[in-house]
Amino acid sequence: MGVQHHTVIQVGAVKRLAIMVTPQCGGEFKDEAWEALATIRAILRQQNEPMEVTMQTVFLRDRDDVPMAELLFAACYGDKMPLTIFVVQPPCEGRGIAIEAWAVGTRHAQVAYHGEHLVTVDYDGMRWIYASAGSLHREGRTAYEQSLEVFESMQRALAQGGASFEDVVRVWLYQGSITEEVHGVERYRELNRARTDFFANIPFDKRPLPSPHNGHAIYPASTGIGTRCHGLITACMALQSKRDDVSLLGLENPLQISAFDYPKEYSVKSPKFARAMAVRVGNHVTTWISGTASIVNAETVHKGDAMKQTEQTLTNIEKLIAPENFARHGWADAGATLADLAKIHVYVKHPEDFDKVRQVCERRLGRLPAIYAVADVCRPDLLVEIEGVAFSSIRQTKSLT
Ligand code: 3EB
Repeated sequence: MGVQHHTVIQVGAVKRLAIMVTPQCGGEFKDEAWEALATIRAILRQQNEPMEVTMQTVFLRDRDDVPMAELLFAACYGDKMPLTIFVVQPPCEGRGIAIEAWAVGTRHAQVAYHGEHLVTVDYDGMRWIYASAGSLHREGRTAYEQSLEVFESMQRALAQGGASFEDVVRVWLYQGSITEEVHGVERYRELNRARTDFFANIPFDKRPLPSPHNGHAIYPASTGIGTRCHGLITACMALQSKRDDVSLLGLENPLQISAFDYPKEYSVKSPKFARAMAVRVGNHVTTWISGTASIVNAETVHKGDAMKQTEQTLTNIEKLIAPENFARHGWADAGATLADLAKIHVYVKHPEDFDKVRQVCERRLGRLPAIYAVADVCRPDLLVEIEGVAFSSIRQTKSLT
């Protein structure tokens, strides 16, 4: 079996799994990939109920392995192919592949596979919509045009699933040559300009799910990071529900200026995302934490020191999900700690920093499902970026009567 870690999240009747897998045996890519896929199957079969994978992110060392990976995954999953994105970011452990997957128990949940770019999951009066889009570089097309096109294709996929962008909770953006300048403008800045223009037409200030907002639109939580492939690979997750105990909360970080308020020196049009998005279902809160880095206010801190950047990043996450921050945003009975993280994803800029970064993460977080991969973070001085998901419960106020 490959090296695997998974977290079981049981809320009500529906069981969910967060799975991280790295093959144990090195070798040819094909063998590593089969081992990783077989490990996921084994984990699913060990649960004492039928489970299916709904969404997965596949991290690959080599761009040339993408076509083979697509074939193997299609053969493995058949007509139950999860929403899958292939991201060229070398796994830090040195293997050719690592997989992050979400699975759900199908006794009480209905999973529908609508083709390559759309999967929907229905249970307990909730509908989760996973959509993706990708676009390779084309001669003569700008990063702005490419980014706009990708947001528009995600929108079409969502529409096919009966959803729209104002239902979106979480977005992932993997951009090739993210820090490259074309005609004097960085590609990531052009992505930000396109996202701003595209989001201007989405009523995020009137989200269908109830959400306290403090005078600003609640953008989805997000990750915006590099990939070593020529293109822009994206995925998003939306939620719809008519239940009156389901609501949303966009969180900003008390230690940071909101990304959408970053000064112009970082991007003419600021990055439109929330630092985290919390979804409350009854007494349970799931918090999707955006890619978080060693930024205080709007500035990078601990330049050149990967260890200190990791410490700062974890402190930023700690403060973001703390009860005080939830209270400040309007949910006085919610909040989480680093111990509530169900999984993390760590992006390391330089492979030689991996051991240092992992040491800090393991000391502060203990053992949890984690994937470390090499990626370009969008600012030259940022050495690490971490995203994750936290599960916590509402504090019950004891009645003394
Ligand atoms: C930062 O805090 C680091 O452009 O969607 C983190 C998460 C970052 C998401 C995005 C960028 C994005 O600004 C970079």
